[in-house]
Amino acid sequence: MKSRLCDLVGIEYPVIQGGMAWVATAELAAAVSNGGGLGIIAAGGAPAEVVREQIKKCRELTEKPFGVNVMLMSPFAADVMQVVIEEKPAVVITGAGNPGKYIPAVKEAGIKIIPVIASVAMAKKMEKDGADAVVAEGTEAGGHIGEITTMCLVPQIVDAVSIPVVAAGGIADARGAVAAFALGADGIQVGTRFICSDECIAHQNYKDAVIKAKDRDAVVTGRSTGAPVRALKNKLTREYARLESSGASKEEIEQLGVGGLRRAFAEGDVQTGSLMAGQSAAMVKNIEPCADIIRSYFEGIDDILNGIREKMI
Ligand code: TUI
Repeated sequence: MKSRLCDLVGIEYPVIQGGMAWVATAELAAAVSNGGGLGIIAAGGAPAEVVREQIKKCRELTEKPFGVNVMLMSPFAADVMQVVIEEKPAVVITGAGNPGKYIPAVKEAGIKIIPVIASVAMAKKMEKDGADAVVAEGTEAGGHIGEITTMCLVPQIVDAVSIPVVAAGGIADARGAVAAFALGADGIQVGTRFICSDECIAHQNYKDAVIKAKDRDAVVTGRSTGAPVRALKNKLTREYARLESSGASKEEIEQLGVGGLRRAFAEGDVQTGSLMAGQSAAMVKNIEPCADIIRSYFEGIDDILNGIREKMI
């Protein structure tokens, strides 16, 4: 199972791990890269020097290529980008904004740049600005999201650009991977399922919450403030919904979310923490090693294709 994405970034399976703040540490990134995918360290809202330490740690844990996800809404984004350019991981993934101004310097450093985008216009702009590939992230994904579903976003982006397209959002197993490739994707990005890996350092309570989640449990808050976020339903999301419908100020609503990720991922507070996760949480059933998760996306593809042929009478 190889695609042009594998050649672009030097991996065995066309799977990129999602850049989840507080979850995507050096340990997870190295495990995914050692398993043949592209492991990603998420900078999230961390200061640049913390990210540098994570890159160094990841290098101790794997000799395979890995990447860093730079969250562009972070106040430290410019400093993080500078550290990344100095440390030269194989790939930079960006999220939550337009990385255009950073692309020339990243490429100059010999690093591949793959922006996460949620619209056709942004995909075209990224290709024009020199991006090596794009991640087309549908609204099924966890965390900060766009509005279009993976099913509708991926084929439109595949038709609009000629660089490789990585599908993201809602891809929980081999069936999802086959669907993504059928839509024209060159690879998949997987976030939520890697939370439930042996190597992920997130709190056990958070992993248990993902495993317990059912179809309607990954809800969106923050639409009224212009930064919609998908997370598992709990006391925090209910309080968010209450504030949003009561006409509270943007500041008051945003204040509620401060520290929420740390409470969920580090302290295991599943009630007032922000349990960011995608709709695929409902399909995650157990905790496994990253290498097994990666293989599970690609084993059984022939059976799925044969199943399709058998259905067509
Ligand atoms: O970035 C993500 N997912 C995230 S970031 C994050 S941290 C956060 N926490 C609370 C509120 C907001 C952020 C948690 N999860 N995914 C990639 C992604 N990027 N999804 C959508 C976008 C995106 C949105 C707008 C990419 C580009 C873009 O362009 C805007 C522009 O400038 O035109």
